[in-house]
Amino acid sequence: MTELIAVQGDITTLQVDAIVNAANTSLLGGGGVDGAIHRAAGPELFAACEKLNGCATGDAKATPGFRLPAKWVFHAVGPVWQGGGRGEDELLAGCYRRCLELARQHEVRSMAFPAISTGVYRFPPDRAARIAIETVRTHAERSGVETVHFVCFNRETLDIYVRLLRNFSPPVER
Ligand code: AR6
Repeated sequence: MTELIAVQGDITTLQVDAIVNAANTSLLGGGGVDGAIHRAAGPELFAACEKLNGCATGDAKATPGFRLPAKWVFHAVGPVWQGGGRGEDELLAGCYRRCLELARQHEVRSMAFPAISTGVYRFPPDRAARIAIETVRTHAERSGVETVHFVCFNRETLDIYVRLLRNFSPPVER
């Protein structure tokens, strides 16, 4: 069974096969975790992103990690929160699902997600964490990923993930 772990910290420092970026549709960088990843990976990352022709909301595209400890970066584009009636939940779930598909394609065994859309894009953190955990629980096994880290930048987000992960009981073994 895939292990799901909540940790507090800076995603750019993680020694995993792949880290996920909370990008925008241009894939040409920005603030928040996107800015931190581009700074840590170096200018080669920007050059690689330029060749991808952007990315739709709810989708994700892969590049190498360049100077990062991680081998891959999966650039996911989360939805901007607009009150919840514009398909935001499904689009956010799409980010996690697509990243797990990329993980399978790139034979990733360990990966790390930030709390996509919960910063500048203002998605409510508790609702976003539920979607993140449910989607990863549903699709992780098939992806071949053994360990998924949910990287929380602050204590409040960590508390949400710890509480939700504790409440999700493992599936019954038959
Ligand atoms: N490591 C882990 N998590 C982080 C880090 C870090 N180094 N830095 C910030 N976070 P945001 P979004 C958390 O705003 O809401 C960018 O400009 C942060 O506390 O980075 O999806 C893009 O280019 C929050 O919980 O992403 C887009 O234009 C979470 O990461 C736009 O922001 C996501 O916050 C995307 O907005």
